[in-house]
Amino acid sequence: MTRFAAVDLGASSGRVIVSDASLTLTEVHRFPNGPVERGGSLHWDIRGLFGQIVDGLRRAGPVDSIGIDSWAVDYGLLDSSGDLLGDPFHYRDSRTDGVMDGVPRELLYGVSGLQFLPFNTVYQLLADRRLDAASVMLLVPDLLTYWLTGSVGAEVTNASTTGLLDVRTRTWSSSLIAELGLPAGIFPEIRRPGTAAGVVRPGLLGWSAPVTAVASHDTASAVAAVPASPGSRFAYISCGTWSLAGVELASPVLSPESLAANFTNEAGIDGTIRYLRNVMGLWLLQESLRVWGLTNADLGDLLRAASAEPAFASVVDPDLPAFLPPGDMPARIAAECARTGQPVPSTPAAFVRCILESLALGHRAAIRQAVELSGQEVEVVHLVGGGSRNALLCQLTADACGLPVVAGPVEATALGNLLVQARTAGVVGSSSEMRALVASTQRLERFEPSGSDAAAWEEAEARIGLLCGR
Ligand code: ADP
Ligand code: LRH
Repeated sequence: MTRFAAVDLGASSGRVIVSDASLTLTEVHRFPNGPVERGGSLHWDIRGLFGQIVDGLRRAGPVDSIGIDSWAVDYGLLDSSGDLLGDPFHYRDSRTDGVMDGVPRELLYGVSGLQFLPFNTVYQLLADRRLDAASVMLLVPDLLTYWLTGSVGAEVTNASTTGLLDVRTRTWSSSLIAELGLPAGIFPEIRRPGTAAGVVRPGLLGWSAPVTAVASHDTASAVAAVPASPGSRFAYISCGTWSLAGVELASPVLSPESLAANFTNEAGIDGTIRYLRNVMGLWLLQESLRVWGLTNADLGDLLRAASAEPAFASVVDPDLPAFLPPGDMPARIAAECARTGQPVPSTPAAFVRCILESLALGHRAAIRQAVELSGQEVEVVHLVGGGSRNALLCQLTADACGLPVVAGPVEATALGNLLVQARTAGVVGSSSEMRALVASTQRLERFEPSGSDAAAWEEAEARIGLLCGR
């Protein structure tokens, strides 16, 4: 029987998941992930992560193909001997503070169509002091592929998050790279999902297998596995550490209005465009749990308590730059509530209610603006990823958007990764067959808008100025 392995690294955890062609998933390994502080900067423990991947693949045993995806934008630099020049920086590191303001937005947006986030690869490279010694820049999944196989390339969906890819041609923009004074020679050849990315080095696992280029940007894989029915007019929210909320398009929207609303045009599989905006996501909850000494295992009780809290006591703009770095999240939320003259939450349950209502408002604003700017109507929202386990967030999102929310699958990213491998092997057909297979095999839950007070959502939105403040 054909078996595939997905290596899926999220910002909060990594996993190795094995599947057969019928999408029966077996999670063979899961391990925690997060920022590590080294020498006063935030990094990823990339060697530790690679060790976990090797461990997971050994547990998986021989498979017919392996695919790797991870969070976007971060990279390692190789020197001329192929050695890594220091651990990759974490995108929440402060070294890029202010860099974004030094580059005219119109120059970038007209080429890449990428939203403006302070940690986009382009800004990280402009702040990087190691470029003189660098021969190759590899985004995280490409670096791990290199370590597994010895083969070098730049997978296109993730390359589209650098800010240096031409969104129309899906090739590196040599004019932008030259204009910004970046070394053109460090950008490897582009790889497309569904092409070969090398073969596992002999001796590493005790067996070998081809590595297939999948949609190596985790969000691209997640959207490929959204269980939308053919022809349905859907929005998606890939909801984990971040909420990535928007629509799928056939071509980019590069209008001045789109730039002003900070919408991104990232490359999806089969030439699709992910037209979306980043919402700060469950990071707000993750960092709060950390401060309270709690874990995801405590979420059941905490979410039950949050459901019983009064609605709209306090809400914040979830995307405030102050929430981006690691640190005391409840203190920052409390300060924002105080600053805006709202009651300061006094219990974890009240903070959680505030976080989830604020996120639901962020989802509502992103989806409404995606519809308005793209002209693509939406009748259902698919919420995938770890956040789909949070029934309160799903219900609040349905209420805020005034649309049904179909929650699940939890492991959409790994599924998208596996399905591209299955399609490459010829055991699944088109991208709509991939989606139909997800819909027929995975557990999904539907949340109808409860008809809760629409005026109350409008008042809460106005309170934080989400639509006009951006
Ligand atoms: P990432 O890929 O960014 O690491 P995930 O898609 O794995 O993120 O989602 C992680 C999030 O899922 C956690 O931060 C948490 O909020 C949510 N989650 C995990 N387990 C549960 C649970 N049992 N109940 C509710 N939410 C959960
Ligand atoms: C989600 C994600 C998102 C990026 C962020 C850095 O994991 O890939 O699409 O914006 O991480």
